[in-house]
Amino acid sequence: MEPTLNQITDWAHEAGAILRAGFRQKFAIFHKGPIDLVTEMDRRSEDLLLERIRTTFPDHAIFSEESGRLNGNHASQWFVDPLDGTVNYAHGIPIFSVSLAYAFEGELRFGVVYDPIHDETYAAEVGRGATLNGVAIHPTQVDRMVDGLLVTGFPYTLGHPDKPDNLDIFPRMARRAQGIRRLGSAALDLCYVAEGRLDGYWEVELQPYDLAAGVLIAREAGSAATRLDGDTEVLTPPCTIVAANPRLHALMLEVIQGNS
Ligand code: 2AM
Repeated sequence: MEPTLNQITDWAHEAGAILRAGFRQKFAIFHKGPIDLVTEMDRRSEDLLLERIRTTFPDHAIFSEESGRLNGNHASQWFVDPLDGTVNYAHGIPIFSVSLAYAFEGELRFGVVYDPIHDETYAAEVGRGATLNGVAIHPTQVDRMVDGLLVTGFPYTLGHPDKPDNLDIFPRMARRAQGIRRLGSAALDLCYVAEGRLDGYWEVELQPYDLAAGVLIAREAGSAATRLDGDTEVLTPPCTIVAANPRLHALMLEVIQGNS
């Protein structure tokens, strides 16, 4: 049995309601690494989502931020980020989301990213386009770097000698783009590009649950979304991502690869 987009949207809304109720309230914060946090609210949101998925689809595989990989290699695969933008949430900054995606035999089928503070629901079903609160969305047509308002992020592994840190790419982009933002939720970054609030996005060292829903939404809206080397297989960790309308995407790849 396959899920439906309505079902996934309902679950994202339920998890989002938990995050909204807890926002700026007292909650426990734990450190996963020196700068990588998890809050009690990540866990409560994840508990709800895992309970919904497992009750309805007990044998499906799940890859989830706080619980890792569950149920092995089933053809039906869920990607769960119960709170994308945890550091923002912990600081009381209202830029965060619930990100939930479903893939079958490696193909992304459904994706929902819900921003519970602004009550914005980005949703996509493969082959059927992408929407914000039910209205079709599309990326901008910007086709020059100088007109592009871009967004990026820096990984929790920053400072690790063997991991890419994005600090080499950042100045090259900054010198060419109209501007660069750093919002702190990869899922929302992708949705903002899909909808045309921002023109382009790139980031390194992400995990599939950060990207899966947003990538489907961006592609269904009409964006190109690939790894930094142009490969379309974006869900193999460690993940890298570049997303923009196809023309700007090509220009961003040239800058990233040092050819421009
Ligand atoms: P999180 O809030 O769910 O932890 C910030 O640029 C974005 O990148 C957030 O979406 C954050 O996800 C994610 N992120 C940063 N470093 C990461 C890492 N090492 N692994 C997974 N996600 C990461």
